[in-house]
Amino acid sequence: MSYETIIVETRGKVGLVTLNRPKALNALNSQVIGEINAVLDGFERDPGIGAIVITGSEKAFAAGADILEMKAKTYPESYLEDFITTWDRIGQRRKPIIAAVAGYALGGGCELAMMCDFILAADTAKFGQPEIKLGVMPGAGGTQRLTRFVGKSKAMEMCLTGRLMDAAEAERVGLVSRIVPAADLVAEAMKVAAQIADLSLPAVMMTKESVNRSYETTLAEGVRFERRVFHAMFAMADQKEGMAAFAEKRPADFKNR
Ligand code: CO8
Repeated sequence: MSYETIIVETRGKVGLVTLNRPKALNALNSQVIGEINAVLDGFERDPGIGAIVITGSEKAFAAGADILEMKAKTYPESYLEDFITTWDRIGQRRKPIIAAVAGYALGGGCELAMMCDFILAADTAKFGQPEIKLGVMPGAGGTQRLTRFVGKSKAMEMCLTGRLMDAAEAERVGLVSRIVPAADLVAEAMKVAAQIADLSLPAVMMTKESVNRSYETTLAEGVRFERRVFHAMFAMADQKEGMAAFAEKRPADFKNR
């Protein structure tokens, strides 16, 4: 399948999605989101894919939702077409997704990065929710996810003023997992993704599900959920293989079952 706004590659067990609307700094219009969803649908179905990386360009991961596409929308149109709701599917994927962010990740771009499982940032990365300057507010989870990542004070300041956060601050407050030099960003993200993709896919997916559960429930319920899933893992051939490989001092050969 061919795409117009993204470039899709598969390297080994890793799927790489590169946002590709350079003239609009990768602004996210409905076509981009549709194409990302279509390719992620394929990766979810493909048993050969174990992890996914989403990245942009050196200048912009994505400078937000496409302002020109949305500026004339009316309330009934937004409501009837359920504007933005298709974005949610990106955050509901079961395989791990890493956002590799260089340059601007603003508005919907920051929200897209936060829908991924973790963010690797180039030293050039800049994060922000500047929607307030357009007379609106974040609409793809920004007021919720940013607050969980960085706490109320910083999230409130960023959403109310549109102030951008550089990579160093983003790492300090836990928005990104690590900073790497911009020139190494995609290679490093692909390396980490390949490491994950070499592990047991069901174990990886269950781990992702469990970590995400911590956002949705109480500590006691979350720990109970974790325990149930952990016990269930002893039904997997990959658990036997992983622990046997450790005992026999050899690399594990996971079969994803
Ligand atoms: N939408 C549409 N086009 C954009 C966007 C955008 N978000 N951002 C940049 N562009 C376009 C510019 O219009 C320009 O096009 P042209 O050359 O045809 O005039 C081109 O990209 C290059 O941009 P600049 O000339 O402005 O480049 P600079 O280096 O001078 O500035 C900035 C870079 C600071 C990133 C600047 O482009 C900017 O401020 N962009 C807008 C950032 C913004 O406000 N983002 C939030 C958008 S609203 C949003 O994301 C709401 C999310 C809610 C969910 C959405 C669901 C669909």
